Amino acid sequence: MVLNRGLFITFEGIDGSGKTRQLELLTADLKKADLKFLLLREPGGTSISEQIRRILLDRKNTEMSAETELLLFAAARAQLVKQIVEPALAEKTIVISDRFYDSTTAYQGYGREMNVDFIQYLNDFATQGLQPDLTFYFDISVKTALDRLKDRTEKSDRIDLESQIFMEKTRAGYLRIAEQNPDRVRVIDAERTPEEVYKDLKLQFEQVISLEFV
Ligand code: Z5A
Repeated sequence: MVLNRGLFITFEGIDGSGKTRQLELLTADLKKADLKFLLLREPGGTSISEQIRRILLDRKNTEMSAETELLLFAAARAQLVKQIVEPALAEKTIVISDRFYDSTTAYQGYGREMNVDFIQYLNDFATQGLQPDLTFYFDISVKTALDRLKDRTEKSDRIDLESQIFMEKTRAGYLRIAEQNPDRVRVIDAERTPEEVYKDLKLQFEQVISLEFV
């Protein structure tokens, strides 16, 4: 992989897959290695995108239609890409995002059964064609995810309250995305302990970084 800009890496997985924990471990190592990186989350990362995030995740917004939800995720992403991601990549920063457009394809496309071709068109429009260079997908069964999340009922957001069937469809969507994008998407078995998962992630990450940055 030879790039004349920074590297864009995304983390994906169903809720409870442990990707946020893995991001904490990775960013601690990146700090130690003194690498220039930027950590983002979706939806969010700019003032406008964080305002949209609050609307999207508010448990009171039970009347939100699937179409509104889809367009709000796309709007939050469009702002993030233009305002933060593109300029950071132009400065050769490693940009890491906790979720990106695969979340929309998996959750809204496969989970909510909306038109996946249209969603891919919308993803492309919102990002002006920007694609991640590499995506780590943390794969976990819905049963394990639910076990991990069972103490979190109080903190659950609007999308966390979705059914187990929705989670199964979303996971199947992620596996389909990985199958269709073998060069970009690395599937990581996230059923293991955080330390075991991280060992795997770190190894794969270092291979890419050494090609790009050393
Ligand atoms: N969404 C969407 O529908 N469409 C879109 O386009 C986008 C997003 C961009 C964002 O919520 C929601 O929006 C999300 C998808 C949807 N909803 N759902 N469901 P968020 O940003 O608030 O949350 P999240 O991205 O889903 O992630 P999270 O809450 O940070 O969870 P996580 O990253 O999957 O896992 P974690 O926080 O690292 O770990 C979960 C728990 O498991 C925690 O108690 C850990 O201590 C524990 N854990 C972690 N790893 C392990 C291992 N290996 N073993 C055992 N226990 C573990």
